[in-house]
Amino acid sequence: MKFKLVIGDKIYSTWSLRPWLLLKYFNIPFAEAKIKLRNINTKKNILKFSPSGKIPCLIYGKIKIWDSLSICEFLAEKFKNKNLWPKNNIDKIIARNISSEMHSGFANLRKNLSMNFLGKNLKFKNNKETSAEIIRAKKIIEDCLKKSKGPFMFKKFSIADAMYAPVMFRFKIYNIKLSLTLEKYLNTLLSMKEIKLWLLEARKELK
Ligand SMILES: N[C@@H](CCC(=O)N[C@@H](CS)C(=O)NCC(=O)O)C(=O)O
Repeated sequence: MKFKLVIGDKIYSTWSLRPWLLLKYFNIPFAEAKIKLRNINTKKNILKFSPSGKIPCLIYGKIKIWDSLSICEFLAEKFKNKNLWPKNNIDKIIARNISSEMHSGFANLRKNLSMNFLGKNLKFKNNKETSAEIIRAKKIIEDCLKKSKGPFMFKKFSIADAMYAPVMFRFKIYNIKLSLTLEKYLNTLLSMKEIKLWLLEARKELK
């Protein structure tokens, strides 16, 4: 049985990038269905696949998983030998913890630094809450990288990196000042062949 991943436009959809990146990185074959966001038919088209009216949604036979973190968890269970979460138990607890924090939090950062993967030098309206969330996200990533010594948050690429890659790209397009450790991590992400492919396909959406 093959997986089908329903996603949004690659230019905008940070939630879609998470499971897409995970599937690609771990060489799990899947078919992709893309739905145009910000369109009058968007909701109707998403609802054909996803009961929540949101994407991403992973379809596997009769099973539907309509939340990015749930998709990651499902894949981690299904492919236990691939270690989608870090292998070490303590690292796994921390990785789950920070992935949940990213998933359920950072609302101001998401709202005020809206995403366009192809954006450059974008400006945002800063406020106390957004600034605190930027500091928090940076600290989480930096603490992990200092402990693991890189190149990824838990040395090897894991769900945690898939969850935090979008925020790193937000930092990039809004020119947020980064430490050397974070700069290096951003370059690691940008040099991944999967990310290069995502950006290439995002560019094609403009045509
Ligand atoms: N909790 C969800 C959030 C997904 C989400 O907000 N997706 C946005 C796209 S990036 C969406 O489907 N927007 C379309 C709409 O609301 O009409 C997840 O993690 O998958």
